[in-house]
Amino acid sequence: MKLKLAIQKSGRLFEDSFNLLKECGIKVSKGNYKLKADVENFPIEILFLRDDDIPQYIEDNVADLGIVGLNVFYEKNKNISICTELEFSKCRLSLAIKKNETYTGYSYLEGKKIATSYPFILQSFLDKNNIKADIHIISGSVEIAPSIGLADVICDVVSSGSTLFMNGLKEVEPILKSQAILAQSNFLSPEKQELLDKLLIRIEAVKKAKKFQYVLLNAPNDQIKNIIAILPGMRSPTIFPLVEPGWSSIHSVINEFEFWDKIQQLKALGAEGILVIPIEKMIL
Ligand code: PRT
Ligand code: ZN
Repeated sequence: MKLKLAIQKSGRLFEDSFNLLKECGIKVSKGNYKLKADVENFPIEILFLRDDDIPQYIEDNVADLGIVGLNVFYEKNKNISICTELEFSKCRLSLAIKKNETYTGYSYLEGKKIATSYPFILQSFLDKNNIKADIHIISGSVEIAPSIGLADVICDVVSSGSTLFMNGLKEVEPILKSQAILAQSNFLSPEKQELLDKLLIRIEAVKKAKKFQYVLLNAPNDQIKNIIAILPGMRSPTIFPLVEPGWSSIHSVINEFEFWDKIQQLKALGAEGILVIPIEKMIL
């Protein structure tokens, strides 16, 4: 028996999805994938599909799992579940208007024409906030709708904001924060669930590793206490004596968000020869 995992065939999600599998030790032989690919070292089959089709395939049990953006997951509104967030392809679904307009909050949207490829999410947002507006569904190039007079407002995916800027628009209301997720069927057999649990251990280890770095440094012995207070490590740091008397080598892990702060503090305490190395996998 094999798990069937659907990933995007090409597009923004493909590379990160493919790399995640690689980092999980799942070798998909490149080159021979057309619609599906077998994997030699894990009981999983990879299906390559358009991202929009993935939720339906999971609901129909053609695939057990799939990697899609939360925006697509919510828009398709299928009977499937979020298994875990994957922390790549971060973006948001936002409302945007012409940049010379003044946005007055939800009242601005009343009676407006809004162009989008996300009618379900948009309608839910409008309903939740008691706004009556007119949705125009278009499947691509939503950002040009205001300049050609098709709509007053757009609801589209934004990441850097440069597409909006280049089209004379400004973002006024983020309505959904998105990232890639692993979606799963609600009807996995116990055997498939067991395989998924194995896969999840790998995915969580890869996700965790991306948040930490391995740090090695040399420290004068009289500062070890102060230094390990800053670098608590997983259980505790490892300390080796250096050949030079009075000095030790300290090994630990450091959180990427605290990295620059901590490096400054470590230097101030007399740490030298600080090496910071990416971690490939981290299993606690
Ligand atoms: O062919 P297929 O249907 O499989 O792919 P697609 O063209 O529908 O999707 P694709 O590959 O463009 O995006 C896949 C997923 O990536 C989306 O569903 C989002 O979850 C996520 N993602 C992340 C993005 C962006 N960032 C993004 N910037 N999806 C689209 N964009 C587009 C956006 O539509 C707009 O046109 O990029 C433009 C805005 O980007 P900025 O950086 O200028 O703001
Ligand atoms: Zn798509």
